Amino acid sequence: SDPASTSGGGGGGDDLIKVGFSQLGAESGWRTANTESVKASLTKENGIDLTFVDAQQKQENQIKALRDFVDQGVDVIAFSPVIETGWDEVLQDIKDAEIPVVLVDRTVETTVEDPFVTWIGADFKQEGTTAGEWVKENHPDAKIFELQGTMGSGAQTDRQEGFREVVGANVIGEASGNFTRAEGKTATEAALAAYPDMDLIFAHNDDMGLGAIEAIEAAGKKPGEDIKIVTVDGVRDGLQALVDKKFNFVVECNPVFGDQIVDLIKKVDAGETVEKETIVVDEAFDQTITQEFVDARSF
Ligand code: GYE
Repeated sequence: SDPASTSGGGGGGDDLIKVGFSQLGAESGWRTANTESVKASLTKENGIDLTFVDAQQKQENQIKALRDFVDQGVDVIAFSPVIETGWDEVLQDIKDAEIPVVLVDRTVETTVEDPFVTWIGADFKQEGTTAGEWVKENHPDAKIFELQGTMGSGAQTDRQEGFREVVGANVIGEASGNFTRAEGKTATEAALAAYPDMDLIFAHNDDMGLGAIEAIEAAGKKPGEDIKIVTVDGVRDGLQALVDKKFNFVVECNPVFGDQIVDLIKKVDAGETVEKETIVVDEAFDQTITQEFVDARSF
């Protein structure tokens, strides 16, 4: 055997693993940080020849990118599905082409058997539960408006489920803000008119919560006091709002796991067995965090 021939060594392009990565969009601070982490880790130095395509939150774009990856004959496909359903055909095509799939961040619901080799992401349901438990403990009588993420995405359905198992009876209204700041703002404007007695917003991500702050302030109310805000993600802007006492509680969802994705891709490409699931570990923060902590935040 010749050990030199199997080590990547950073030399000839032929040793690189060709990876097609379909990112769902650039809708949030979380997504931007996740994309940066992916691009910083899936590099030639790390043995990867990356083709990265942003679907701008449109499933049809994402399906097209996946088909292109099949046509290009990549070694591994990695993708973060914008919603859970609608992937049956393309996943079957990928399977027929015998290209292994590493599922990143969000989840799929499909009739295709064994549609992916491995999935890495956060426990969205637990994030919703953690948010709900904080509300139950600190504001048991809250009248809650739930600002939902992209409807039908794993992050939306599971956060809702976990949250409502704890404080579902207190939810008086809901609308989707599609995980963006702009839509979070307009959804909150409508909610302020429709539910004048709401006094707590559970936003499925920081960006929508930041949009809610703008709407609440424009209506002459104080975010964090008149209307409490609980969010998920914990990107720097979100934690800044927590230090500024405009957010009340933030459940972390850590987007920086590019290195773990590289490890999985290498093992999958080499045909090694990998865990079916890798859960990225999260924390949660309240208003006692410091400005220094926020300033040192890497995402
Ligand atoms: O929480 C949100 C992003 O799927 C975990 O997507 C991700 C979510 C994240 O738009 O900010």
